[in-house]
Amino acid sequence: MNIISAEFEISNSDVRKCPDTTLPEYAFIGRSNVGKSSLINMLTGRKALAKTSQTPGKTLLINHFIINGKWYIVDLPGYGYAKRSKDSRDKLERIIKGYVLQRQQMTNLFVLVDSRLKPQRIDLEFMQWLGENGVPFSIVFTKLDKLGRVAGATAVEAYKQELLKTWEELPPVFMTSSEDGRGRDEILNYIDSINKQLASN
Ligand SMILES: Nc1nc2c(ncn2[C@@H]2O[C@H](COP(=O)(O)OP(=O)(O)O)[C@@H](O)[C@H]2O)c(=O)[nH]1
Ligand SMILES: [Mg+2]
Repeated sequence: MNIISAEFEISNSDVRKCPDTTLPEYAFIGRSNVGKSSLINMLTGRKALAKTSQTPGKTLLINHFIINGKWYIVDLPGYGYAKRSKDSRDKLERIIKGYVLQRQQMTNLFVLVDSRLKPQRIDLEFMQWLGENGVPFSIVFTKLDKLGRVAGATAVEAYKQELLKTWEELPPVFMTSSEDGRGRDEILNYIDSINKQLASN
């Protein structure tokens, strides 16, 4: 799929104020600093569509980007930022849960995981929660350019084995780097195939 246009549409902290359309949405989530903004920029080929920042955990906003006038990329706030206050954590949880559970047109949630880290409890628990709530998701391993070929493949394999301890079946898995662009075609093709499936229904 070619990205012909990618534009920021709206930011807000309330699922009820999200765009009033039925266009399919693909949301991205993960721990602060996992590489979410970089991935969105890489996928869309726009250098600064989603702002990349060195100060993690600041935004508590749901950001909608309209792609090719036909579907949305949704940038959800990052979770797991240690320095957040209890109030701010509660607000974050309300925003994420509200969006993930209530947004009917959210077709797939991409859960980003840093390929350099051992499976993190917060990510595993979040995916468990998605499973319990029947939320369709896939896993995106980020920053694979930081690992060698073998180390990258080994890390992803180890992660899958960890998931298979509790899951019977694995969700789709993507191996990416926003530095070298790997995984871009795979993710865009995946989105395209879902869009086509929805359009033919
Ligand atoms: N080497 C490398 N660095 C990355 C990659 N993706 C993100 N980063 C870096 O990781 C940091 C956090 O990225 P950002 O996209 O802001 O993460 P976010 O907080 O999840 O939105 C930044 O310093 C990025 O330059 C990647 O694929 N490869
Ligand atoms: Mg970001």
